Amino acid sequence: MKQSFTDFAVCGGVPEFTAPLVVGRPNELPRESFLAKIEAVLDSGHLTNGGPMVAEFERQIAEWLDVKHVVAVCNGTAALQIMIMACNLSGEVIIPSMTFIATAHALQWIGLTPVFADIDPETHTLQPDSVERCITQRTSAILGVHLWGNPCDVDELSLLAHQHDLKLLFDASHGFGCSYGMRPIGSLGDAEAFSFHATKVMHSVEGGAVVTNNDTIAERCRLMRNFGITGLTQIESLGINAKMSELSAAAGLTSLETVPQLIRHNANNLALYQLHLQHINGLTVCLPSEKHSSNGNYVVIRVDENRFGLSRDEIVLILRTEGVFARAYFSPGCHNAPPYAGNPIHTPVKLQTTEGLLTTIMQLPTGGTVNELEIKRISELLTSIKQQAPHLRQIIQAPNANRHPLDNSAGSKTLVHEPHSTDQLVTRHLAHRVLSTTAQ
Ligand code: T4K
Repeated sequence: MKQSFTDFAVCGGVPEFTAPLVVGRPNELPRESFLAKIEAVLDSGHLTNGGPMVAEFERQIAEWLDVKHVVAVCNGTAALQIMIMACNLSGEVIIPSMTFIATAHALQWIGLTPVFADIDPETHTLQPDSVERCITQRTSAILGVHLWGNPCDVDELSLLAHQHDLKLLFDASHGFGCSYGMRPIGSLGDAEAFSFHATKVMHSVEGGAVVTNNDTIAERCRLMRNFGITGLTQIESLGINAKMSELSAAAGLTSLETVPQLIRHNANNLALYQLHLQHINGLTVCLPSEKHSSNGNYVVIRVDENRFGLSRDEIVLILRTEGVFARAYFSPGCHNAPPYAGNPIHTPVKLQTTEGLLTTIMQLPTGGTVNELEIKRISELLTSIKQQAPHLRQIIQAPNANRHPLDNSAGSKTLVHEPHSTDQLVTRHLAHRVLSTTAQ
């Protein structure tokens, strides 16, 4: 526990963690099991192009998700693109802006127009009323994102899709092992796309899949991931190379073995954060709804700057200097990023909730590599940050970051609070430290 503001790394103190804790550290693959599978791949001589590991991976995922078809591909972005192409979409597709940029880019890259609708303040997923206001003659689909593993409002979105004759698709990149009521994420809408990137609860290092109960969509996806080729040489459709390799499938199969235990571990981590942080005025742990089940892969905290005394970006900066690499996902939001920023075609409605969340939520480390003691220490650190908030704000915002916060020689204008992005703040802080060290 840091007793004084001078104990903080931003003031020259010793960082709480010398080995940084990050959001997204890959969950470990049990070594023996993984190596055995690698040996099997090497012995088979079948490294890619529809080998037995990928087939087994697809079979096991289908069983997990209770879905008819699983088409494994090389990453989540490819899964999104192949799913979209297989559904013959055109014109505009409605998505949230609060998502990883890949959701929007996957559409834009293949000539479709992402249109951003607002989200629900509790679940951070598409808000059906806002979606309805975005629907035009050009709309061909709704692409919801089960953000942080929170399922979208599938019933309401299905109704909208049905009424307007739209496809309903989901970016399920965060959703492996989660459910919508009793139905696993993966079995919803016309089709869903998963990412099995190394940062996900279940991963194949890089990888993804389109999952669907629709035979036609599945068949098109299978063709498209392999250049549109059937048999040895027959070309049936447009396609690309989006195949998953046998080594990725070996990693995925190994990772699958760990999922039940990881979900329990993440649930425990989330409960510990909730226990330790609930008394800190200005911080709220965003808990998943009890109606659904979650994989707990993201610990999302909402910051109330007025009550806490520091903004989200200031807290993230201080945490990072202490070795806790909190994230500000998905700031600045797709609609504020190129090539979408400033083009009104992408933002027909007000994104009020999205804008509010983009500047106030942060993610803290969790996953298989983060333990109980580390969560306690992160929570104590946040308690100390809250206690020393006024001093820490003065340090961060001072033109010379190494100035003692009680040194008022620069006058009160050093306390003026301007909004800064987390990265600007980190860069500014580090630059000040380098400059003042050089000057000494
Ligand atoms: N849709 C959604 C909603 C998504 O979240 C994503 C991906 C996609 C679509 C697209 O799926 P993919 O095409 O990526 O399969 C990461 C991931 O690269 C990305 O997959 C993920 N979402 C996104 C939320 O997070 P970054 O740029 O934030 O990751 P990065 O490199 O900063 O890594 C996170 C932390 O983990 C770092 O502190 C370093 C640590 N790390 C990471 C890796 C990969 C390690 O310690 N070891 C590692 O091997 O994007």
